[in-house]
Amino acid sequence: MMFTRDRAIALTVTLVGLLTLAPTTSSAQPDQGAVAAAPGPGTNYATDDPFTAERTAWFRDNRFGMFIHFGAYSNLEGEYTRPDGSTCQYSGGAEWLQYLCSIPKDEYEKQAATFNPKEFDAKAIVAAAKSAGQKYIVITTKHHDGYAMWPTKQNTWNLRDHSSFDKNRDILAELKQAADAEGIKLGFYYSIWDWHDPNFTGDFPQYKERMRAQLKELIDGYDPDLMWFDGEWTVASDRPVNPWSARDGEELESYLRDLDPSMVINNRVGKRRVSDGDYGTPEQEIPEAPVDGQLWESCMTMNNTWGYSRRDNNWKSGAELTRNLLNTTSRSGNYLLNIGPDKLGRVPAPSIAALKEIGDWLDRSGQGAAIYKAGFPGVVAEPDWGVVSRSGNDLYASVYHWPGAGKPLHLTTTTTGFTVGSASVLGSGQKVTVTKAGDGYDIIPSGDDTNPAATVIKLSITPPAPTAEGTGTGLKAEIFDNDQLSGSPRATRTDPTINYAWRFGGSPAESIPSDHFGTRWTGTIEPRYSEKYVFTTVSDDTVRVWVDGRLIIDNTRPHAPTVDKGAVDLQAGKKYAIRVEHTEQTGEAHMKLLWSSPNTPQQIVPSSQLSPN
Ligand code: H79
Repeated sequence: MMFTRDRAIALTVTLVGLLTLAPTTSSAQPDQGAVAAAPGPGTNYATDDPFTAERTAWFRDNRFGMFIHFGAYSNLEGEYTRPDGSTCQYSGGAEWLQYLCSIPKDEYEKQAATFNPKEFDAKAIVAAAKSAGQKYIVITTKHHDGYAMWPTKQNTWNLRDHSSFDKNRDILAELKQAADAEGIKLGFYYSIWDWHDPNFTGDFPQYKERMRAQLKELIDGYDPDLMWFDGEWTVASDRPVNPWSARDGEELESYLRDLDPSMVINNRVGKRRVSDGDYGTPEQEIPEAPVDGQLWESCMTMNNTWGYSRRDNNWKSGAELTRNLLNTTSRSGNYLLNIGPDKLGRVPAPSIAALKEIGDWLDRSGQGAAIYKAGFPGVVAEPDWGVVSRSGNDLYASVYHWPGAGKPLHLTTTTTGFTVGSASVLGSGQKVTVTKAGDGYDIIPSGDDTNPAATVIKLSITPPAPTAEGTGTGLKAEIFDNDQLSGSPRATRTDPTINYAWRFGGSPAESIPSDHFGTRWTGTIEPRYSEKYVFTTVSDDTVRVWVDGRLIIDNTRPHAPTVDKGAVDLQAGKKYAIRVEHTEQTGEAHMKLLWSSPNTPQQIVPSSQLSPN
């Protein structure tokens, strides 16, 4: 058992934490974060499938969140005046100003002492998020400068003890209360890289202990729905160099899930790999296609900076931001869009205006249906005139480049197994003609576009009926205590799914040491649609997959966590032989098996469709 804490107890602690509205400063003893018991052989760190778990449903469905970068750097607003009167300015990366301007520690501390964000208005920020249609908020609780935005008991480098701010206020408690009141989820950004804590370069184990203690304060005190780590990288030229390791990530993720199994956690909790945390974190970019093996969320700024900069006026238009949201959704990703309040805590007016513009678009004519609970369409390829998202049996074609009168919008299909029924333009009564053409369909609207950001054409489709859900129980697993799958298996059992993260310390069974093991899974797999299935593995160290006797994934060169894919055409309701082989030599071990098809969103292959024979 990985999760020892009873959920009921966790909830009680949370309620008590809320009633007292955050930790007080009077406590004499620092709250030492206990180190979770080291998991050993038999431990599987993967406890659910984030693609389908109830735990992550809000994150997958909501699609759109607000990032808030707010910290001691906000007080500088992108401009540092040195003691000699000279200045150092940045319009991008204002939250990095201490680093970029080489501000001495005592100077940075001195400026932070004047930080007084008295205009910070949690209700107004939540209202701004709401006006944008954002369903969750992630706020920096500690950025790379190490400054805590809540009254941590672990040091005095925080907004209560080192500022000119009202000692009775706690902006995280205020935000939590305001978010709860509006049904908005709240997540916390926390930087592992720390420019301030002397133990970061001194006694790293001691630093990690303080970090755990701070995270425990955050979780017990504010019950966050999500943890957004950052600063996990190791770059030789960084000052200071970050020693954070994959092992540290394993320990931290385990510690957090033990404290609160319901939290969604990003992949920078580890080393930003497909095997770390619940989801991937492209930054300032949007992937061109759905991401394999992990949920994902693109975080982006509205101008060039995360933390407020007085001189950054390079604002993206509301239309561009709306299209970014459509682009991420159509590839089954989330969009986390940043605001950076100024030194007083006020949100820049251009940010408020842009948020409202996106929200107005989402509100208009039901266009929000193209985003919420929507994702990659599967059955059609992404066109060059816009993007297409899918929600159930509705496709939403968001058109960026409206065709000339009578000209078609072509959609290429990736499967023949569906038909298009009704078609309409949201917010317009115009007739839309859909005809079979070439490798798909031509959509011909008869009127004008409805707005400059994206005009949405809704297409109701009839996908093929899937065969009934299978009655499978999983695959036969033969587990070997060597990495050659030789001799007779040490253990044989039925595994419901192949969803394993044994990492460094775990293994497939208590009798199997954490290095030099292997597993062969065999049985049958039963697809529910007749179409091309793509199998995806996340593996470390080696993997091979056969379906219907064909070797479709073959990566036997020992590797760090890696994604491999193989495709095969399958017929609904038929049972095909499947064989999966994994071996682990030393270090980390992972083995996941996912599938997707035009009508099956990416997911761990469910046990219902697997049989041990
Ligand atoms: O918190 C935000 C960034 O501060 C942080 N991650 C997001 C969410 C981040 N850390 N590293 N990076 C982003 C990439 C490094 C960018 C750099 Fe720069 C280019 C560092 C120095 C030059 C960006 C531009 C930051 C400062 C100037």
